[in-house]
Amino acid sequence: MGKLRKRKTAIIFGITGQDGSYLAELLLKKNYIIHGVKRRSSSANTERIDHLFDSLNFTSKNFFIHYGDISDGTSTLSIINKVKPDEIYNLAAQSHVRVSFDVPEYTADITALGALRILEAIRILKLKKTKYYQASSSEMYGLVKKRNSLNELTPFHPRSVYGVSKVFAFHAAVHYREAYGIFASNGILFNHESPRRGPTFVTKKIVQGLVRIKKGYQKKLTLGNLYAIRDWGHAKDYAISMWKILQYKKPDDWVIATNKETTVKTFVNKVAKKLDIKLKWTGKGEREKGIDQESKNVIVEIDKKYFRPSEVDFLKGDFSKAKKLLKWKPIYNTDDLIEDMISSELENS
Ligand code: NAP
Ligand code: F7E
Repeated sequence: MGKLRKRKTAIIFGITGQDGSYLAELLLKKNYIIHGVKRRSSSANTERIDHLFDSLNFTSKNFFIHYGDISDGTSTLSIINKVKPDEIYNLAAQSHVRVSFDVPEYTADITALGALRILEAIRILKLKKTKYYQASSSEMYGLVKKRNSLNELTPFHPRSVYGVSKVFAFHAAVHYREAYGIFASNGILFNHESPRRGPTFVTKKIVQGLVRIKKGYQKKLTLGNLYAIRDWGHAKDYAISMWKILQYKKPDDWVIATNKETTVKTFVNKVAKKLDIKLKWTGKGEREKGIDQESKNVIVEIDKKYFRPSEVDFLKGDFSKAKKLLKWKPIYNTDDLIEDMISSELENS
């Protein structure tokens, strides 16, 4: 008889978020015991994981929830000490770029120092075997010199306190790896979306807005910069990459992307087309409008409040290192992603 293998345990900070929920599903399928860390909030914040555990009684034997907050070093250390996990996924962040212009100090506290607090806990507790995953971001590239695909060697030039904070957390992971030998890896993930995406991120806002317009529940969709270019993948694919990154033989930094570029405007056009809305664009800049050719109504408008003081104009990622060494590649393309988001929205709105 072969030796019984011990079940792995993982802590997920950011369990209630888009990525936390997909990662939890994946790890449960892989027979992990999961400890999720959730913030106390006055209204429910477990909508994305309610199908995975009993959010009132917390009775599951595979999935435990701890109240905690990465702004609080004591609770962070205490949870890590209690669980002493095989793997820690730090997905917790103030993750909205536009919001980081309004709450820069808070964003730095959570998104930058939060990561440091977890790494410090691993160091202080001498958890030599615990592996750490840092949710790094393509926002770290920020202002890019050439519109080529970006890779692990491309320099960072962040354009928001969110991006600056992610650069700090990235280097903190590298530093703890080099100074203390901690298995700390960065996944530099490009934008990834899903039906579970927060409603103020542009893809979800577009899908939700156009579906509601189609159903007659909403009159207009108001957006900012239509010409930003993003590399949009599906969060389900990206959750797989996180796990693979921690299974690799050594800690390292990895770009995860689809290597395809789409403007915000093209995304709008694709969603409109799939919903059979005939959209015609007129005007320029803040006066640009999308008109429904059937009703002649203006259904897409621009409002400068959605523009950022500094924008990241172009993001496209070269994931060849992950493809070669992790055997990871995306399954969903942009059209599949849009299909998935629309069908879920049509069902639920
Ligand atoms: P998300 O949906 O905004 O989830 C963020 C998670 O962090 C939520 O569970 C949130 O809890 C939690 N959180 C926020 N502040 C916290 C605090 N002080 N203490 C503990 N938890 C806290 O983000 P996501 O899209 O899943 O992204 C996951 C991670 O990847 C984030 O770090 C994000 O910055 C990074 N990232 C995302 C993308 C992307 O395109 N999605 C790309 C690159 C990197 P509540 O539910 O209570 O708010
Ligand atoms: O914006 C433009 C906006 O907020 C995408 C986060 O997950 O990915 C995400 O950050 C683009 C930007 O995502 C609206 O100006 C136009 O150019 O959906 P977003 P993001 O800023 O790229 C990175 C990789 C992360 O790490 C972050 O955590 O769309 N845009 N009009 C708009 N954006 C929003 N939100 N709302 C608009 O109305």
